Amino acid sequence: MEKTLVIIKPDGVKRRLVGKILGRFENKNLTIVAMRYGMMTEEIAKIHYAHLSSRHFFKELVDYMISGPVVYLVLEGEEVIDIVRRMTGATKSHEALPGTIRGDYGLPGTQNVIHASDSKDTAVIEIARFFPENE
Ligand code: IDP
Ligand code: MG
Repeated sequence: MEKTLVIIKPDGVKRRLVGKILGRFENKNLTIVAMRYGMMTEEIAKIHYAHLSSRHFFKELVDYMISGPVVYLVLEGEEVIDIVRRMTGATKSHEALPGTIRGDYGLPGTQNVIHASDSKDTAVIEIARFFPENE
């Protein structure tokens, strides 16, 4: 069965949105197969967002991701990668549709509440990055 990696980012944890976000995934009948709470290290944040290292907002993004604890989730289900990206909404929260997580909770700018893997290949890499013990 397909799996995807979700991160509830520091703003989502600080704003007490963890329960609401987990509830959305459970309402959609997705299965939580792994979950972990912790701080992302700067080293891992830089690796996770390496594809954006040349962008002007890279330092702001890394500082934000390590600014507080996050929740890492692996969700499982048929077409889960696509479903979760649709539930997440557009990268820029002001463009994300109402009903999506970013559309309903995201603030303008970097603080868009959650990360979700964007393809099968990325999901495999990201699950191994944050849940190496399950490999
Ligand atoms: P995604 O999270 O929707 O996959 P990416 O392009 O992979 O979007 O960007 C990763 C993260 O970088 C975003 O979720 C957001 O937090 C941040 N980000 C992306 N574009 C911008 C921007 O133009 N300004 C500030 N932060 C951004
Ligand atoms: Mg991305």
